[in-house]
Amino acid sequence: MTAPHPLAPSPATEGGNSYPAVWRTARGPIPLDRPIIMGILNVTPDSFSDGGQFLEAPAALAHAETLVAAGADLLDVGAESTRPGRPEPVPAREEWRRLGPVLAGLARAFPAVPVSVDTVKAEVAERALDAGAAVINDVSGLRLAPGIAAACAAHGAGLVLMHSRGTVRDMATYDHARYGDVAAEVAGELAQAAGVAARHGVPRDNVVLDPGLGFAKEPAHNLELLARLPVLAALGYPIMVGPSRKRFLGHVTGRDVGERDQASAAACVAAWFTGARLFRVHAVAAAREALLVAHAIRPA
Ligand code: HH2
Repeated sequence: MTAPHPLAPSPATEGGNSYPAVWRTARGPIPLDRPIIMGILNVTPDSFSDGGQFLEAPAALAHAETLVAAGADLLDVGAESTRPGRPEPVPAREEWRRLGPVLAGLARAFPAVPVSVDTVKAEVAERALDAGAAVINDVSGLRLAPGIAAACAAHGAGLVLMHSRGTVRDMATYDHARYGDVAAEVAGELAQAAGVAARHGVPRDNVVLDPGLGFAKEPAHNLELLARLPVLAALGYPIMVGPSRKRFLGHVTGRDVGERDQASAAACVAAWFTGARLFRVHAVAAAREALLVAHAIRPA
């Protein structure tokens, strides 16, 4: 047996947390012994950083190819924006009209790449899983449609439970960003979400938790959450973070949304050291290289 790496995290340094060695999804297990990168594919007209660029299926599939070539471990396809500008909710029919051809194209072009679908609607989750999606990424953490959990349980799908407050229209504003202890409150609300998942039959090994950077959080809340991820990791689930191109990085660096990929990679590295294992990013190549270095310094 090889000796453990001298800087490998011990339960003591990580606040006593432990999480499953693999994340179970409808397309097989994803090992968590290295950083896992989820490339963002927004098929929306209005996402905050890339809205309208990949709305049509051919453009989306070409972008998917770039993300996969850059080393994305899975792709997260979203057809409804939750951007800060109070977007109109997208009806399920329209969401599926955007998603359906892209999911079919991804299954044909990249059969080995697991696909996650970013939705808050049970009906859309169900159709996506029928079309071969591996994971549902629910930015409402089952608050808006607990039926998503039942759909995931029936398909053996992975389920990302992201923390947010409010509705699709206001969850990315500061309207609900009132906290005493932000890490403790986010952990408590995520524990409730995990309880809902368990009651609907989703196995523990299928669940990943995400603090929801930028969702009902002011810049200082996001920074504190990144520093205090062990409070969330202590719940015993793998942690995903999605800092990519978000406003709080603009606050720190003064950079506009299109110039935040270096800051995003830096935030991913910081999160690796505080316990995150999965990273949702737009610029896969930059994050991957940064995380390779982080992992070499401190293996999982
Ligand atoms: N952030 C966004 C959307 N989905 N999912 C998870 N798990 N974690 C996140 O931090 C997260 C998420 C917002 O980013 P984006 O998809 O680029 O923007 P928009 O909502 O405008 O489409």
